[in-house]
Amino acid sequence: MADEVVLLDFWPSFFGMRARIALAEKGIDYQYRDEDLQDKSPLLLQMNPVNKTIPVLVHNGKPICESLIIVQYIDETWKGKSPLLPSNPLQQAQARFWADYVDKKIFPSLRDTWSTTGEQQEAARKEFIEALKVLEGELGEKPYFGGDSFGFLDVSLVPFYSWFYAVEKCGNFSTEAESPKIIAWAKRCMERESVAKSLPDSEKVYSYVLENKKKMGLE
Ligand code: GS8
Repeated sequence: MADEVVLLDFWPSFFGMRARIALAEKGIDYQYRDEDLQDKSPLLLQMNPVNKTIPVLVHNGKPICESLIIVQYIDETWKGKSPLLPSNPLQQAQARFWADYVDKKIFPSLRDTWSTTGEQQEAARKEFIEALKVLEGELGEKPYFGGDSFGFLDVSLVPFYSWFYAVEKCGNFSTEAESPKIIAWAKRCMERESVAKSLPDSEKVYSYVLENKKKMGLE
């Protein structure tokens, strides 16, 4: 019997994009369900009762939660095509370390650059730019973070690229001026069909951000 794969997601979610890219890299057919996070579906609450967050991958009725765990699960389950994690344990550990760095440094600083004001926003913008520069150092002259092929850390970081435009507008800076190699890398990733079709349009993300700023009384 064919695998039944469902992805509970929300279109602007960079965490959801990670799962979309990994599934596309492996060429897996799946059902995409866009959640209303203000009115979560019974399926989401049943499949992720602990965190109640998207993304959730439901594979033959069984849930897998947390985006980085989902990407690793996809890589291990559909091994044949496009390996994402290196087979060497040391390189694997390094890729996981940097993906964790993305979650700890890029995610909160990006969020606070659009969703706060004044000194807090300034501090977040600084932290975002610093974290990108650290990642730029890790990338070095390689085409992808893992070397010559697209892999786990690329999947983990590239979704944030779809939010760069919105964050730059809100924080009044240019990522390209600060971290040109990261932008060149992101554009390289966007040449892959798996990435291009999984990331939403930057203008659409910006409209979503503006709507949210309004709701939060920031505009
Ligand atoms: C984060 C998921 C998350 O924050 C992961 O999957 O990597 N560490 C998790 N999901 C958000 C939407 S994206 O910003 C979410 O589902 N929020 C709903 C809520 O918190 O109620």
